[in-house]
Amino acid sequence: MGKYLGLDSSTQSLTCCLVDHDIHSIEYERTINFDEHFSDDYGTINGVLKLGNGKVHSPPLMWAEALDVLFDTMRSDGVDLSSISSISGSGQQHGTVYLNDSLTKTLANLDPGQVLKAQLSSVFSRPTSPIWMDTSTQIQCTEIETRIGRQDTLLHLTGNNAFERFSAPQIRKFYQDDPVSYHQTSTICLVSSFLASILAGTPVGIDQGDASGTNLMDISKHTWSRKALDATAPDLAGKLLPISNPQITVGKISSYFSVRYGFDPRCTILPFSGDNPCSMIGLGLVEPGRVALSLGTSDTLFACMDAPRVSHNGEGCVFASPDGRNYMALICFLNGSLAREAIRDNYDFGWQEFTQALKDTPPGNNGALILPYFSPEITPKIANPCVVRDSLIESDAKANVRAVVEAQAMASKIHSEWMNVNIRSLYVTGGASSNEEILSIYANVHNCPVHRFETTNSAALGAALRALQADIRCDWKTAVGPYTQPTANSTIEPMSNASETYVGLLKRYETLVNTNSH
Ligand code: XUL
Repeated sequence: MGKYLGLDSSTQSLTCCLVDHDIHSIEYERTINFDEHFSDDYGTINGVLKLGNGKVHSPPLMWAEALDVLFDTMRSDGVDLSSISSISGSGQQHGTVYLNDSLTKTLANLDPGQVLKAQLSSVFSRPTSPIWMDTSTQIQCTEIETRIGRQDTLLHLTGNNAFERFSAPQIRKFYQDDPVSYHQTSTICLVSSFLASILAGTPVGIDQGDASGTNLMDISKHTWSRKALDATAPDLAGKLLPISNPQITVGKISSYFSVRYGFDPRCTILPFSGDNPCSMIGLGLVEPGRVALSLGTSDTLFACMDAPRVSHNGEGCVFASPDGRNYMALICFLNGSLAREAIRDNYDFGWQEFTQALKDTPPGNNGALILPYFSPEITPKIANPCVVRDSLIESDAKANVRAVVEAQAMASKIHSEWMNVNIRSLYVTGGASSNEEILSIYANVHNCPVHRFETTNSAALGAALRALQADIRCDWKTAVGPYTQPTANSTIEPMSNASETYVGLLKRYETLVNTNSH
């Protein structure tokens, strides 16, 4: 028993979550916002540097500096850092950090009398890191897929098609644009393994959950794929450490942190993972069939799968779960809140009128449908915005509101079929999950109960729970159970008549999608 710390280095901030397992509760959470602390020094806006032509980078030194600021803040908030038994973390996925041959020596000799920023500034072979928002690598995606073989070879080998934000196309672009610096790079980390390396005081490998987002890992064997490495860039195998087992600690905390901040020198470090794989643990998805939906700016659906099934049309991603045995499917619908807000504003509604419109219209909307692609869409792939109405007149404001929410719920059912997961219950989180009318549509479309799940820091919580589980070696359900219960009395059950209505409507909706996407 003890206390476990989870860190989450996301695009805009570094967040921590401290779990006290003796009393089964979250003791402390804190977020260090990058813009608030560092934008003058690094020139970032919302944590990133927009460099033109789709390039979006962040300075990795800023992520390291944030560790010092966070631990200073925790100490001044009175948190007893010496009581922490183990630390793990989560990083925004796909982002790559390029390091030179001074890394190992520098990490081993960090001086507790100086800040990390001063000591780490010369370990980089590239001062900025491309991150998941970067869309500059379309050519490299095509090249990698072609070099590796037939169209589906990369998909079957790594679980994913080549995506512009994934690490391999980003590494290939760096090699092509700046071969000298590429060859001066000794180690390539992801955001997750870079931060774990600093904490452990030694380079730490990428875990299998985050390695799945590189287009370089054999998704069945959980090892780097020689074919994928060769298709990406020369000498890449030598720049990547072996993939880490996400459940085995990599060592004790560096003396830099124990001396400077008072951590117990016996505190262990577990490999960090990606933010989505960690969120899956933080949302309690440790058994196949459990599915969570986050209704935010975009809507994201996560599912726990028992095997690495792949999405043939490239609509979803597959990651190994850091629980060491399952897999995670992820689908992102860009037109989430964006579409709900667009239709609300179209009719000059507030959220109250929006909700009233859902109450005033029947399940199935008398057959009226809409394709709600107010912005380009990821799932399905729609390059240009297009809003298509079928049996729906634009002037009928209330029917339009219902049509958008029903379209989103039906899309979440249709586009998750490739996962072959029997959805027995949906755990919903995010801003729009407070709206019962919306949740009732999801319950009816999926014909299963919907539970509300209130957590804001699921990635940091997931990281803390990973550290806990690896330390006390209990089964996963026991580890996550006390921290991932749905909100009391929040369950919404499906209504049988309504669910039947959607059986036919789903077929019509799918036809409409197929006729309007290529
Ligand atoms: C997932 C993805 C994002 C980042 C955000 O594939 O690109 O969710 O992980 O941090």
